[in-house]
Amino acid sequence: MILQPIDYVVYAWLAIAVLSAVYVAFDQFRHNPEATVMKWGFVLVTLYTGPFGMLLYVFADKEPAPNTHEAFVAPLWKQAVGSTVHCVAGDATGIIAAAAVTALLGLPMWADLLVEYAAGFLCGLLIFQSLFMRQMMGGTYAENVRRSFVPELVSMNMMMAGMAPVMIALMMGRDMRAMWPGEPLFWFVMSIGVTVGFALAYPANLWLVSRRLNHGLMTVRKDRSPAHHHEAHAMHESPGAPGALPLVTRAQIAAVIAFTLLVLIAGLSVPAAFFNLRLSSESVGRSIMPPGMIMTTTTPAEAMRDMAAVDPRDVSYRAAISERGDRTLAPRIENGVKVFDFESSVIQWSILPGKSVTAYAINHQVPGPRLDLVEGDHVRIRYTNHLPEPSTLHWHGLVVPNAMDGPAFITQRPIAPGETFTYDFVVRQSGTYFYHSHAQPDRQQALGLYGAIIVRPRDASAEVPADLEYVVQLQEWLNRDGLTYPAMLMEGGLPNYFTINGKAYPATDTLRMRVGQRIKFRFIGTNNNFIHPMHMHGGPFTIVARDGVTLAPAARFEADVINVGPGQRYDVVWPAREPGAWLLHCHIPHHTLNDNVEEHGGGGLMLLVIVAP
Ligand SMILES: [Cu+2]
Repeated sequence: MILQPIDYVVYAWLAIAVLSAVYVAFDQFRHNPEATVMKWGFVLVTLYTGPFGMLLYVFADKEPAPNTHEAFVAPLWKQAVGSTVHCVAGDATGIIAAAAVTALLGLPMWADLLVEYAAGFLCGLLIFQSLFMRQMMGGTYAENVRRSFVPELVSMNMMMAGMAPVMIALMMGRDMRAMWPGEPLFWFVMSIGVTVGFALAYPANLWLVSRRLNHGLMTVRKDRSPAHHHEAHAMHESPGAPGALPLVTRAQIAAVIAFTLLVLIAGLSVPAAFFNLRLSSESVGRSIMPPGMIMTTTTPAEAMRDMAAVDPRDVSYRAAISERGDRTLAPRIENGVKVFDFESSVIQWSILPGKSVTAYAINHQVPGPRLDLVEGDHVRIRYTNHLPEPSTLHWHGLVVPNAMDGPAFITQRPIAPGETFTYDFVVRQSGTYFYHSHAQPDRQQALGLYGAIIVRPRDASAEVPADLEYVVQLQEWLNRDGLTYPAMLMEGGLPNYFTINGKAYPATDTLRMRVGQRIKFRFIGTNNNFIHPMHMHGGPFTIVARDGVTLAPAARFEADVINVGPGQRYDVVWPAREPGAWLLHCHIPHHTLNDNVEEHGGGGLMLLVIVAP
């Protein structure tokens, strides 16, 4: 599934890598007079590095014409390519296998790196280096393990010095799907890492080959004994003769080992200054972080999961453009109790034609279903959580038994995915209220887990009269590159879409009334971050209730802007004085745009009231 634009590159790259490796395998085993261990080396390196491996094969090892391989592979730079190939084939195999296993085990990144180094070193030493050396030099396997130790150490240090920072920077950057081996992105990052590691290991191998500490390519003909390029050939004929001894002093070897160790330490410690290496694939999941989020060496995994995009692969329902939220839910009556069934899940929700968000929703709608109650109702809400994380619900403003209040870890254990919790209480107040998630509400409420509770007074005459009524539930959204993040006042978390009742203008409702009619707006601060100064064109409204409490007539007042802060409710009554199209909108102009674009005169927190004469 394509989640991010980079995924096109990832799939293309992995396909090219496999095709390149198939070509190299076919050509090596059918046509090229190379040693078997070296053939496998090229196949693996091409699988890991894609077109780079194929390029190296064609330019350094593929016999251009019959019986020319010996001369073709003789130049030092090609021998160094061969040397790097059998080093990287072993090292990278060990590193990649270790990376996959440590990720599956959920080890922190710093431990991953140590295990990867050890696995890469051992795989390189015990398999490709030693087998190749043996083919080149003869002798026992043990002798060749000993002979391979220095070249392997030098190569591996450089390989890991190149690979580690690339892995850390790409895996622990914005898109941490790269930490999980089940994701194609993981293998893409490995491929880029091996390619960079190869580039750093190459100069080291050039030196090793030039000093006769390591060997590169060779030619093996079916009808003849192995014939090597001139240097190796000389060595093979007289191992132990002075001419075959490495052209190097102990001090030089020590200096090179020390240098490569310094490069390795730099490769591991420089990224440690920028990334939190205590994170693991398990702790951050496969989170994709919002662009612009500040992540430092101390940012914990919980903070990342909190701000991460909703995984579109968790979507279990796709709402049509025409579907509206805030639909009144009819209760089942059981022994006089009004019973409501709530079920949360991840849905795709359309806020505008052509613009969907991935939302947390109750009963497949944003806002969640409206509870239309009467003062004195005994209600029971059976909340089944099908979100990928624990959840609870809080009944904002209502007096309920403490155990029914909802704050996670304060009054109840959060409801685990798949579990049901039943909220049971008697509604003792009347007015405008709402419910919302109280388990990580900065994430869950911001993703759509809220809904209106309208309680009529038992004495209907206590209701401030109006001809029409409209509930206004505000919300901020952050959606980029098709992914939805919980909008929050954190770097990288600022919203770019704004909705009234789950829709952004021009997809918001258009209200119709006649001159002389009065409409009651019930503003609900279901918004998580901003105070929205809600403004009505065409003259003031009267504020008649605040936070569910009806104001005494003397306390009511006229205004044409009311600041709706998070959690607040205001009931206002607006008389239609003049015919025409009158706007209700937030007075922060940025909140009346859709991703900073104006459509039909606005966007976001805006709706039209059409008043007929
Ligand atoms: Cu606003």
